[in-house]
Amino acid sequence: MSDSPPLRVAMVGYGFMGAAHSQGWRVAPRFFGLAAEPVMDTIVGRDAARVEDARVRFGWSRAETDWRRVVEDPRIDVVDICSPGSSHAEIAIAALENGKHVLCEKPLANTVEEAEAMTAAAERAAARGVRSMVGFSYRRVPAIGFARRLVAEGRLGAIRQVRALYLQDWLSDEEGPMTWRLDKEAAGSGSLGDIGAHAIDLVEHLTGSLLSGVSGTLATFVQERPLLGETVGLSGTASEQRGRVTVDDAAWFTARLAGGHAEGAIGAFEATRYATGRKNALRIELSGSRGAIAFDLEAMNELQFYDATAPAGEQGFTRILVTEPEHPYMANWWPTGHAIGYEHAFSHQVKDFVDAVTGGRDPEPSFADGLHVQRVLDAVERSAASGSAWTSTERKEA
Ligand code: SOE
Repeated sequence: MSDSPPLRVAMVGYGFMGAAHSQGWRVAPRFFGLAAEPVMDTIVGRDAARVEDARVRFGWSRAETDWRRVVEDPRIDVVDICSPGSSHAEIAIAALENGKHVLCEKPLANTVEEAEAMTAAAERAAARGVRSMVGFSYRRVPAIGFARRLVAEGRLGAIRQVRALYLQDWLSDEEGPMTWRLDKEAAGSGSLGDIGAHAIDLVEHLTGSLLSGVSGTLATFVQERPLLGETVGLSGTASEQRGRVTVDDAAWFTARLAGGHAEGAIGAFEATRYATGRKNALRIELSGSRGAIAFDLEAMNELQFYDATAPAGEQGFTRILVTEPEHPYMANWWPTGHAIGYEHAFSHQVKDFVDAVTGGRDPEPSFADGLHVQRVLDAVERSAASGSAWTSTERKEA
């Protein structure tokens, strides 16, 4: 057992993200020296039998069906929100008002208004030393951290073009079942918010620039899908055979960037769950005056780097295996060349969150960062609704 003081965590939600976050809470303190020991205290979900099953599988001490009791529980220090987007604002604001540090899954909320209210609550709480962070976990992939370092060191020079694609194909079977991720009320948007949000956040994180305007197109290819008995949180009733898809299946947009290392750059973004054969391909390419980087999450231990200042005859993309101790986070894992995977980013996320809480600092990405991503999502939707008109990410001017 560690000598560090306990940090008691309550996690709301127990689906895909609940499993990934549980892994992070359990593993991070074993590999990283943390100044507080996360205690997996309470897991929360509406269905008593399912949440009890998740408690046992993921290793939490207690199960609870009412998040309100948890955010008011004086024993709890941290509330980790892994439930669908429709629940984020209410839980996060109540937790922050009760003095709990909050880690909230992305996208921050389902609407700009909710994200604004959450950011205001986070700022009030920060004045009292209460911390908040959005779970853009891919910021914690070592190759992304390394790429950010190269950009910050000026190795790419002025970035002029950005390509950011997030390609999955799990919806390409049109008989695949409805899930809450296809329901606007629960999820806010479809591919755009679920995976496009990661592409937006990573580009802003890597470049230090913000997307200032967009022109977007959204498409929904399959309008209805079979309802399963277990489908939860849908607007249709359980007796219907098929549920209506109320979100985008694919999102395309171009953008302009402002500030940072990509001032004046243009970007092309795509988010889809219909890219047949692409399973989880989050691809980022940044082209600058002195060099370029290319990253693909399907080969997440690698970064491609092109140094345009090298002698002409030696130029070419170099594949860097990002598993050296000098690469972000890697010194705490395995010997050189021993690759890590998807779940490690969640351990890194816990490490960074706990370091900020114990170090008295505000962690990143902040709720304000999450709010900006939300504004971009909203601008893409408004642009698509107006026939792809150029749309500012600032709400007021259309
Ligand atoms: C979580 O960070 C997440 O965005 C999921 O919500 C997506 O469905 C997944 O494919 C990528 O990660």
